[in-house]
Amino acid sequence: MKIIQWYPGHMAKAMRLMEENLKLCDAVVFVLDARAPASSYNPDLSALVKGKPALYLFNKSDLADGKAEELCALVRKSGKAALCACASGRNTPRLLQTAMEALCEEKREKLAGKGSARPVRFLIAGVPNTGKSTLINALSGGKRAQVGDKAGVTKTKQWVRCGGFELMDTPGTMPPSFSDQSLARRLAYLGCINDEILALDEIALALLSELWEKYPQGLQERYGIEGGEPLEMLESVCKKRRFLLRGGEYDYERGERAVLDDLRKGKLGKICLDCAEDLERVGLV
Ligand SMILES: Nc1nc2c(ncn2[C@@H]2O[C@H](COP(=O)(O)OP(=O)(O)O)[C@@H](O)[C@H]2O)c(=O)[nH]1
Ligand SMILES: [Mg+2]
Repeated sequence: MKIIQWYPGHMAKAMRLMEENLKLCDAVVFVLDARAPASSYNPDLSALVKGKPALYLFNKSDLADGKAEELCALVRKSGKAALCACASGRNTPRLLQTAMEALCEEKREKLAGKGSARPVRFLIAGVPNTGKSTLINALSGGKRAQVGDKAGVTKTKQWVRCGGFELMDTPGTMPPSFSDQSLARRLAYLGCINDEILALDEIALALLSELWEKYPQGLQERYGIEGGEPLEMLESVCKKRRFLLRGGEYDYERGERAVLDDLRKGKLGKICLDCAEDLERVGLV
């Protein structure tokens, strides 16, 4: 299997940018994908932000199942963590506001003690595509940060003022190398890694196999899959969706893209692919 590694120049640059700007920030929000909270956590960032108060936000909870809640509760035992869906729900801004206020109470008091009225500054960090810009838009009540459904939409840092906060939106950053390829693959499934650098055929087959093990129902219902080798499952997808080439052969490539697309849009059901051991492995618990 092709090793997944994605650390283009702009990410190294983004890491430097964060390092330089970190002293301006009072606290950090790590935006994770609730469908793979351990996989979408970049341990390199935690080294960067060291002693600052941190909130672990399990975003896209609308696409995740109860397992994400369990994992969030585990992280909450030793730190601050919350589930949310930044792109939906009228209560989201209030939820975010409350969680973030709780994080910076001490700083607020210190600032007030010094007679300073400056807003508390947050670094919004995470791997690409977890919803950092969407969070900022939800909080600021506007379309201030650019949003996109693929990795790499935010290219430079930007400060956004909202209420008593100042938020620094940052480009998503990956670790320079993954210690665990099974976690890297989950990032690939979820669209956090630029599809163009991936062997999508391998990713789609690995996804089918992992889903069959953990969430077979979605595959059964959407494609009529009844198990078998990953390639046979892909053939079921092609058959069901009538992805055929001239001559009647299966159009595997279209099938692969359809599976990934369906997963990313939540059409295979609510999921959470990581487990408690994965949280331990990346140092989140
Ligand atoms: N279903 C769902 N989609 C979300 C949520 N938050 C963000 N998104 C989508 O995820 C994609 C990436 O969002 P973006 O804010 O650009 O991510 P960033 O790369 O971390 O800044 C966009 O298509 C958003 O609409 C959420 O809570 N639920
Ligand atoms: Mg962004």
